[in-house]
Amino acid sequence: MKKTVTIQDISCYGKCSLTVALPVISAMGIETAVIPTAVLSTHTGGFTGYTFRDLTSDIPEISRHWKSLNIKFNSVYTGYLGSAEQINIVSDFFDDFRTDDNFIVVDPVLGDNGKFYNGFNEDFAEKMACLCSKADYILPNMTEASFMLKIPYTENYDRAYIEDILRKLARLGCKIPVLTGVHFDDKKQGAVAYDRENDTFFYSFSDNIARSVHGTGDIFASVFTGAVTIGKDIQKSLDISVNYTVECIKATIPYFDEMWYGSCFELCLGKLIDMIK
Ligand code: PXL
Repeated sequence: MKKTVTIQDISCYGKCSLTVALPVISAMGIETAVIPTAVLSTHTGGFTGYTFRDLTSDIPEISRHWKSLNIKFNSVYTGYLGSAEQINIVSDFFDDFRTDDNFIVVDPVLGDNGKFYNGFNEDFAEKMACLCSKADYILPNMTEASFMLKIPYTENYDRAYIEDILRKLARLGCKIPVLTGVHFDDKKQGAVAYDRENDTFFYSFSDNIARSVHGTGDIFASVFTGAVTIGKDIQKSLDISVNYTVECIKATIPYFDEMWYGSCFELCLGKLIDMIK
């Protein structure tokens, strides 16, 4: 069985980070180990008054224990990280758990729609960009790419601009940057990947639903990590991730009001299992 470890927070209520990654990657038939970086009562995107318990100091201890057990992973995937110190510790974790035949995915969770999520700033974006240099795959949206590259955020772009951004992201040091939430018109939305070693771009688009749904970045990143872990190539992994994310958004449409804080991804897990057959 393939084995992955995902390192991100548990937002106890709100459907993002670990409460998405664990069910989604498990549904893909992959053993999914977790390192919770923090426990929040809810995510930070729209809720107020949430609790936040930092678990940074547990990470090196978990890592040491796993090392003593000689545990190995086919992939390591990080999402939302809560502090600069946590980024340093995760960076050490990469050094300890990288092998000759596994890979690292960093989803540099920083913000969306041109804005930082609560608690993040330019300094943090710079540290996240450093972490990206250790990754095989990074999965920023346009907001996160702009913050890490220190360029203005724009919604007005063409293929040449996207390809230029991807080349710049590859220069951070990762092998394959994937830009998510790309749309050249109102009809289609998707992701574009760049394979630096082969100087090749991969495009994958599906229907654009004109509504931003919280947690879809985590769904995309979880499915992408899972797809590559089970051996799908870049194009196929992009297609599965884009299509499943869109299925989750479509399934949420009847519930948009009550489900303002997340998606109905649970209703689509059966489709995900079909998509990877
Ligand atoms: O979905 C990204 C995410 C993860 N974890 C926490 C968040 C967010 C986005 O707002 O607040 C705690």
